Amino acid sequence: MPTPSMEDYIEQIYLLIEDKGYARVSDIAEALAVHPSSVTKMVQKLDKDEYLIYEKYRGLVLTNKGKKTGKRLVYRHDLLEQFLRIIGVDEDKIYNDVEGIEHHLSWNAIDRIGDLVQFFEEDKERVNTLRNIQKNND
Ligand SMILES: [Mn+2]
Repeated sequence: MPTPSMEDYIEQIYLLIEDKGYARVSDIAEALAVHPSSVTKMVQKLDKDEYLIYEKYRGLVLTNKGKKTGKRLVYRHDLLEQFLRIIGVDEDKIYNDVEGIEHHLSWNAIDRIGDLVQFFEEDKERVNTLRNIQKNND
């Protein structure tokens, strides 16, 4: 199991490769607001754990394990954003809140949140009912 910090790196590397086709140490450092030397260290650990293959002058590629994990982490992040949006959390708080909670929920909880998101998506009247409750609680 990857640690929360490893998860952040795998998630960002996956997003960068999806977006640009490659992930450079400097891009990863910028995306995570960390020093490039920390990136190099983590990338070496992720290589050792077989999430990616890192060659100093050729860059890095995700292994199948890395791709599978990255895809799941990006799905989890997006689902949690969707969830917070549906329950009415202010748009400017959503990203940081997701960054704060995403590593600390079990996959069981993620799946149940997925059900709840589906429950609201299937019938927008349900969202309106929730908004009415929220209006009364304000
Ligand atoms: Mn995230």
